[in-house]
Formats: sequence, C-alpha cells, structure tokens
Amino acid sequence: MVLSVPGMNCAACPITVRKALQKVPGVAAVKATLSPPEAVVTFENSAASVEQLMEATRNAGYPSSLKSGN
Ligand SMILES: [Cu+2]
Repeated sequence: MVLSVPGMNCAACPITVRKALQKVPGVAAVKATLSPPEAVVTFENSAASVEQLMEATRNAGYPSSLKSGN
C-alpha cells in the first residue's frame, strides 16, 4: 500500500513518517521517501487499516492520502 505524504520537505521528514507508521500494530515494513513524497507500507490487513495508517502520519504532522493499494 502506498500513501502520498505531500508535507514532507526535507531529509528528516521521511524518518519521522516511517517511525510513526512502524508504531502501528500490524505494520511489517515501511519505506518512506522524500522524492517522491510517499510511504510504502506493508501491513497485516487483519491488524491495521489504511485509516489507522493515515491517522498515524497525520498525528505525526504529515497528513497523507491513499495513493495505491488496499
Ligand atoms: Cu523535514
């Protein structure tokens, strides 16, 4: 699943986003990049929802939206 995270603007931002996503139960792997500004998340669908993942980035200061995937 890929989240678009347009608020990321420097090299530290993807680290913050990755840490926030990794705290969500059920998340197995996160790859956050500045260019393109997105986060690729591998997670257990039975344990976490896309809404929870978007909430996690929003709470970290980076509102996100679903770009692709389930
Ligand atoms: Cu930054």
